[in-house]
Amino acid sequence: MEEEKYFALDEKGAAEYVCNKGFFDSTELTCQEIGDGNMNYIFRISDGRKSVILKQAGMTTRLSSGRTISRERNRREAAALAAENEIMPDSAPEVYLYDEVMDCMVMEDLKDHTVLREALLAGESVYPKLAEQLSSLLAETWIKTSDMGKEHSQKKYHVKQFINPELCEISERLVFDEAMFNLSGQNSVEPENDMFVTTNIYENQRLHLEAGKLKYRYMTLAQAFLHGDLHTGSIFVNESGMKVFDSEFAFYGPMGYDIGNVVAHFLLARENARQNHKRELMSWIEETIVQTVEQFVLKMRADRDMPKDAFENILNKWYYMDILEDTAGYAGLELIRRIVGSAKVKDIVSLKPGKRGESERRILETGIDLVLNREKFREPDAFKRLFEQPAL
Ligand code: SR1
Ligand code: MG
Repeated sequence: MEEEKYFALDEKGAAEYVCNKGFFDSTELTCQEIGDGNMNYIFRISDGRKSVILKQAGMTTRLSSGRTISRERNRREAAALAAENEIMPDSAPEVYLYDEVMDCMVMEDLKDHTVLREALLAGESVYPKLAEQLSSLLAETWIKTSDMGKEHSQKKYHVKQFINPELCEISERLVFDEAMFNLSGQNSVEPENDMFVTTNIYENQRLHLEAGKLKYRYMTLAQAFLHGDLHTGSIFVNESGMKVFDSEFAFYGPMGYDIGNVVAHFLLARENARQNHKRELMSWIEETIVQTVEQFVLKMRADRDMPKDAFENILNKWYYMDILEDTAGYAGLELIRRIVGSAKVKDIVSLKPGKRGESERRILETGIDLVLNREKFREPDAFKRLFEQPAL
């Protein structure tokens, strides 16, 4: 019998694949590649009544650098989506099938949802429950996967299951090393910011030291189960709720890394809203950031049965302060890397040239401040400080 081998699917192949796997009775299917991410191929296949999503890991990134990346990430993502649904039911799409030869999975099509980044760019701020739900997911994650709530040896097995060397290496490189040192020479900003970036980032030894400390925590602090890439492009929303997806970067790391990513990408959306004079949206984003952080702390500190051990009095009493300090630091680094690095965001690159340069500068200044002064963000109220400068 011929051994099954991986091959890259195109639209026709993806439709045939789900048909052969029994997802549809009809062979009259439409299939569209809808992915705009940096790493995978996403197909929507429909028979006109129901639809599914097929996600396949490619051999290289879709960025111009085209680096080879392990396709093993698809298996980890399938496991991570299941883990997220266990932590909080319905918080991620359901995976129907994972295929280890084709490095692909077939999952629920959340077509009644919108990607949060796109919703914010379109000026929508009609998600009143977002802070409530995001903070619940983050707090539940902390409660159920950190040493606060999970039996300690079970937690260690979970840490082992989600060791994610290849994808963590991408973040270690892009978020910390490339952003600080432009090692590959592929970083770029608008020409008017070149000098600023050289002086304030590539030659800023104080910033390098703080980024180094945060990188060390990222690599060594297996605090809680993380999504690992929790930006507004990894969150689906609709009027009734939200779901996270694209969980291939999941691993056990510092809790503030996920919260910091959320904060950073809301700040990038706020910058886009500022340049487009959407004041109401700006205020909604500001409230959402502060409420998400505040409610996370309230929920993680709520009274509950704690393991009766030496951690009982520390993990939910004062530990949140370290998490918030990390949140500020990682938010700052994420802001910097999304401006200077190769994985840029639509919120900023879609701005007209003069405005783009202006926004790049403002985001970089905020990012540097967050990294260098992160010890000033140990209480939820401190995050209001981010919005103290004149808005427009
Ligand atoms: C090579 S991947 C570039 C970026 O895309 C993903 O969404 C992650 O954020 C990663 O850093
Ligand atoms: Mg992604």
